[in-house]
Amino acid sequence: MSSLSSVDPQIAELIKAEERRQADTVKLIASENYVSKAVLEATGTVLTNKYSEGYPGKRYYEGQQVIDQIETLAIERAKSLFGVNHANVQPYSGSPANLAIYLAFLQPGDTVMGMGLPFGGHLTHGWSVSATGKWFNPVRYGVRRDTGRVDMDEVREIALRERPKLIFCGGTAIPRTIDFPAFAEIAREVGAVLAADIAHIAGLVAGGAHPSPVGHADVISTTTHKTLRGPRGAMLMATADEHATALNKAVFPGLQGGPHNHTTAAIAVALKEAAADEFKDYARQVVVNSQALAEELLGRGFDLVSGGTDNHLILLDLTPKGIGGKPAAQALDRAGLETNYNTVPFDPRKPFDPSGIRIGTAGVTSRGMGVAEMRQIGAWMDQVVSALAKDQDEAERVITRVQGEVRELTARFPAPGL
Ligand code: DSN
Repeated sequence: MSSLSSVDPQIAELIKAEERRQADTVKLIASENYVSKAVLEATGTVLTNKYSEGYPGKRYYEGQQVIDQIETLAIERAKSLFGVNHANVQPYSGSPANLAIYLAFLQPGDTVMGMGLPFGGHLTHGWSVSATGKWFNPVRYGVRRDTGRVDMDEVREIALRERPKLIFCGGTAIPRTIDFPAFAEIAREVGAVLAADIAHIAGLVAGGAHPSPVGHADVISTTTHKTLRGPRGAMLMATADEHATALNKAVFPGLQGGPHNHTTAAIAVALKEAAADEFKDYARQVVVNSQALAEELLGRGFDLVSGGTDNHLILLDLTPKGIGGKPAAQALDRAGLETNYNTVPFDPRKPFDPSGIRIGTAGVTSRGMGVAEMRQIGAWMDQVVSALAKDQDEAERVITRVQGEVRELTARFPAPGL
């Protein structure tokens, strides 16, 4: 970063500080990961200089000789990795990708059905504060209070009553396998378009560690930077030609201008990496690690929503530990264990001060950590949270000790790309 250091030493120093922070902490944020050096390199290139409104072979600016090849490679790799006929790699991120689905299939005021935010759904699945909840008519499903899982009979009942034109499955805090065939059957019964938002699990789907929505969902949206381990970006995929045409028109010119070509190139690199055999091992290990961490936490008296996990994600309700999610996440962060506070289903507390924390194993698995490290992380989490619930001075001592031990662990497992 020699040029950056001389032009803007302040920003250069801050970037270095963030790199050190990432190196020294255990990333347990379920939606984050570490990209490879190759993905980082593709992101920081001259491709950022180019405008290319349109699609390969049909652009509104000249000079697309190279960009067309890059975008075509990204599209072909996405199609081959996920087994779909069409892919659009231009959405700037997950929210614009989901908004494009509305624009492609709905009119303002139409009914959309998605999982409610407090139950694990995403803002863009029709939650009230999102444009999707303001401009469309949202109806919601949740999870059962006794199981913490989606009740497909209830989903069907709501769908038959409300007749949504679009149904979303997937979300941001779902620790269990999504039943794509059951959602597809319901969507067919009510004549709705089924959108599978696989942002969290895309890497698991690509690596064969979660069932695929292909053949069930009409459209698939995903970010590229979570378990898929690419740059910050998104993709939309479809099998039917008419769906693909509607999605393409919705992304450009419906919602966006020029695609971010440096991101497109980095997505292409990440997709190549995800097609390798090692990525299948990675995806499997993410789930093995997640289940080992869940087991450790259960053994230490933590309450896990749905009682465990099938994927990379664990949602903890800290109520039995006598502490809120926010103070717990803040204390864990000071100890070098990075999480986010999160609402849990039927949460009596407010979203900015909820009962839970959400964790995931995509990042730690990218660092090469395994089951033994998951057990250690579970023990540290318990020590920090239990001390915090008891006594502030004791909590300070535990946080300082754990922070030192976390540093020793992270030094043994260097993160990719750093
Ligand atoms: N911010 C993403 C997540 O953390 O799941 C969702 O948009």
